[in-house]
Amino acid sequence: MKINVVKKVLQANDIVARKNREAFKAAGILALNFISSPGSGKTTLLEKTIPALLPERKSIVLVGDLQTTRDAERLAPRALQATQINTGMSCHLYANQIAESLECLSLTAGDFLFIENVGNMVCPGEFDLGENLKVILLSIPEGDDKVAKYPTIFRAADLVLLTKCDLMQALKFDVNLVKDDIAKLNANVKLLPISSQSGEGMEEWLGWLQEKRVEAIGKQSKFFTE
Ligand SMILES: Nc1nc2c(ncn2[C@@H]2O[C@H](COP(=O)(O)OP(=O)(O)O)[C@@H](O)[C@H]2O)c(=O)[nH]1
Ligand SMILES: [Mg+2]
Repeated sequence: MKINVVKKVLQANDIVARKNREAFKAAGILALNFISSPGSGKTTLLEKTIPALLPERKSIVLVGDLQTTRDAERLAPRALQATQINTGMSCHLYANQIAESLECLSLTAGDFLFIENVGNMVCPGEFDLGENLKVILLSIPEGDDKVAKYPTIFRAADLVLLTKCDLMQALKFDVNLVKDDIAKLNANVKLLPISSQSGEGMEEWLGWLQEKRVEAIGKQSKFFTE
């Protein structure tokens, strides 16, 4: 009985996620779902990424947290629009929370939709929001053993960002262990060390974003300027 209920929730979520995906496609916007532990550097990375994409590319942000509007307040000065979703007790975003937020957004005005999921290494990987791509962050201070311990999100990843890589030496982080563990779960996924503090990896990250946008939206897009 319990298993059926869980299935129904996932099925209902998938139906709304499909509608979100159609809305993103119709608006010509690339939607990315950022998933990681709390404190791994999602908001800080977006604070650096959004201005670096301007003036050609404009960003809209949806941020999920149990409480407060702190992250939306951090990102609002940089983004075209920033919406905070408070989930209360829920440890991940649902597709219907994205759908409700879209009612107040002008998607066609943006090039990228950055969805910062609730900080959690397990559940957000299970719930499709309709995004084009899942970006998983693993920060150096979390430790090099976490991929094998929390495989779900890494299996679903389109890109893994190894954040706070400025701390790699100091914390004796074994990047080869992470590479090996990821290869067992998701053979073709790209692993990119990045630091919002030192700027390492930023150019490659911005290039990846632009490339994925062209792949998904196409050069015919109304916003494509090159
Ligand atoms: N050393 C270092 N600290 C970082 C970096 N990026 C973020 N932080 C710090 O990590 C903490 C959590 O960052 P935040 O972006 O709020 O994480 P979020 O919870 O994933 O959104 C803050 O104190 C940031 O200053 C980085 O690249 N290097
Ligand atoms: Mg945050």
